[in-house]
Amino acid sequence: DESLPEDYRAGYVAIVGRPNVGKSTLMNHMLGQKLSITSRKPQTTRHRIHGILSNEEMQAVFVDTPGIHSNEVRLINERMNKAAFSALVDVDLVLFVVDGEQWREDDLLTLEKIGETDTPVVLVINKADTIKDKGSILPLIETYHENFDFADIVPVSALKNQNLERLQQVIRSHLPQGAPIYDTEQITDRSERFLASEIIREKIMRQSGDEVPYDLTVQIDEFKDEPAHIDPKTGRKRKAVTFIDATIFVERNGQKAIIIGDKGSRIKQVGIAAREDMEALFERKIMLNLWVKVKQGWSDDARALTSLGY
Ligand code: GDP
Ligand code: MG
Ligand code: K
Repeated sequence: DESLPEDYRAGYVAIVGRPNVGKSTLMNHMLGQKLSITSRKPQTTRHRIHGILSNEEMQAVFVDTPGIHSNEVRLINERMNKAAFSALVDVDLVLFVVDGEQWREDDLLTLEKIGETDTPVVLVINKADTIKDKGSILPLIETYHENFDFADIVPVSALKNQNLERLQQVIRSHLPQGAPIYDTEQITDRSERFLASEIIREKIMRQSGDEVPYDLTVQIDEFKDEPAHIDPKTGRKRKAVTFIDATIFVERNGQKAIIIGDKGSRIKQVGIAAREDMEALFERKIMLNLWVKVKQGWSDDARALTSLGY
């Protein structure tokens, strides 16, 4: 684009940190739009998601990594770990996110691993709004400084949109000069199909509290756009609509019963909430059908994982 300023910058930014520190919230709030799903449960994010922030000065392409786990044994977690670290190789900057109140030793182990790459690392101390004793933040910064050579340290509240502009300036300062990588109108490289499955998964996790374990997955069986048209039978105008059929796979019958709920009440609520989010995000009418199926042992079965797109 010839109208871009000479010092325009563009690059990839990985968001890394333990589950639940607020990585997805941070990316969503910087983008001002809800792309990556969030919940109070750790491990909501299983996939790498690109969120794209474009303004007059820069384009930052965010990679929202799954949490990095130190002691997980199951195959699905191994794959999540691999995805998280492989995300670091091709980026220009790493945002290492910690929760201001919950500094932990295993954060250092993760940093050691990140330190093996040449990529600059900015420490983002999130949830600053929850730190009651503001004086405690300086010693915290000291501890991190002593242990790792951060390019910058920025306290923020992702949820309350505090200090995010400062963070964006810091991000820009570490990106290489260059033209935008993606179209500046684009906000994600993920398909609507993928976003639809993530929205459904989020609603299940939110509505089932602690009863449903993480090992469920959502497969989109059908995603069909019907353009606006005149119904030939009735002569009536019909709005554009997208038909989405999805299957929720769980491991056990007990989980299936929980997700369906008493007389189907829970799956109905999941469907309503998911449809509302999709209609807002895709900006059109959605007809959503959900099914729940038991697929035993899928999270330990590499072939099943691959067929589900992991
Ligand atoms: P992720 O697993 O690192 O992606 O974390 P999420 O973005 O899913 O956030 C986990 C939880 O922390 C959610 O309940 C968020 O609402 C909450 N959270 C995220 N950022 C903040 C923040 O700045 N302040 C507070 N108080 N809560 C936050
Ligand atoms: Mg997340
Ligand atoms: K989470």
